[in-house]
Amino acid sequence: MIVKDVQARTIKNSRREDTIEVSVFSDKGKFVASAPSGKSKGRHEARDFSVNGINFSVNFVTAIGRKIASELLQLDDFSDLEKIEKLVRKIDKTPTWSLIGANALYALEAALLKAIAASYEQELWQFFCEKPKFTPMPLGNAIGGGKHVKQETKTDFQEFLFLPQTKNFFDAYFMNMQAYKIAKQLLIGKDKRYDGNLTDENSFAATLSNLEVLQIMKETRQIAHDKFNVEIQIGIDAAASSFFRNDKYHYNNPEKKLSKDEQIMFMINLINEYGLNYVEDPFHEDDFASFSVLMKKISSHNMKCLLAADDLTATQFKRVEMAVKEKCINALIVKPNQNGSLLETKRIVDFAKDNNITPIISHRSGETMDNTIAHLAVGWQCPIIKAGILGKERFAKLNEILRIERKAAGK
Ligand code: 2PG
Ligand code: MG
Repeated sequence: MIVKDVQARTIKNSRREDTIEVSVFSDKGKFVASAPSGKSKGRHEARDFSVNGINFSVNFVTAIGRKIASELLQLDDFSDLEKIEKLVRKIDKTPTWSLIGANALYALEAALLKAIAASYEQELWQFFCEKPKFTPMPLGNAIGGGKHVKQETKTDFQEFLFLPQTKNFFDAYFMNMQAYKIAKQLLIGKDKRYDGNLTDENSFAATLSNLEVLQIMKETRQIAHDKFNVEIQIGIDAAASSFFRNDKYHYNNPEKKLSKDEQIMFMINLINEYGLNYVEDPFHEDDFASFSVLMKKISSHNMKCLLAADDLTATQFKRVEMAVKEKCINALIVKPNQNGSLLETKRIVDFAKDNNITPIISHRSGETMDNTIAHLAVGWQCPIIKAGILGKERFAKLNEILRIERKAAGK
């Protein structure tokens, strides 16, 4: 495929912050991708935009685009993204794309990949995997707090999540909606101060404590099971770095301070008491040791629980390698915009699978209408996609998987 033109511009994400949209023009048409941004950012993730600001990123992408088009660069394979990264590297010599910005590189590569796939009359997911063995299961948050909520009284954990266990995505999507509705009713009954506020990801911004919300999650699981005869797993993203300082976890609601060892015990108790099947970032983003201790406990006691790293690994290959070496995790959050390079992001997914770690492709709290992660989750055969439950930016991904599931089944 030969690129005719590349255009980059600034658009708004779901938090009304500036982000980048890239359009690639080929003889098959126009292919667009845009990048999301996080609020609870990992210290080790690549910067969204250039150290010189978003306009610099936009101009950089436009200039690279001009070069791609004028040099008639031949782009036919996934590995041809190397040609793009080499071009960028000539100017941006920083290890994590600080000059172009990870978001800018990600959006450029995603738009180019869509165009390459189209040159074979394929969609992006098909380009990677023509006959998917499965569609990913949706992991979505119904209640949230932490950095995703502005109000003062909120849960310290960032997300309370559902993960339905169904045969296909269609049923799982439906179950998450039902669970969301049940959780809402329970929340309204119990949280007398709840005023309808939603988090950045459109989950309910409860004013309750972590434990009170976990009780709601547990009850929701039971009610959904009784009504639909379907198992819905429950979990949390503690995003623990956001309340860790001076060697302690500082909880606000209710107020308490936990040492590292106490935090490990607390997590083990939560997993047991509430039957959690998913725990993300229970510890500070540099605390590989605590992750290892909890992982050991999970394995030795055969606990059916995914222990996922997000801020710990920040979609950086070297950090994922460390997590594997230290036996820290059995699941991994993969956010392509945290890295910028789709080549390295794919390498991370493959490396995770080779090491029996479940890769979970994930959205960000500040999202766009872009559906690329839905295609990557199916195409790269990731068992889980974390993309919220409600809201137009979340539907853009979830509905896309629904459509892909039907298409892959020949319907
Ligand atoms: C997370 C994400 C997405 P953010 O921590 O997992 O839910 O949040 O995009 O704010 O980093
Ligand atoms: Mg997270």
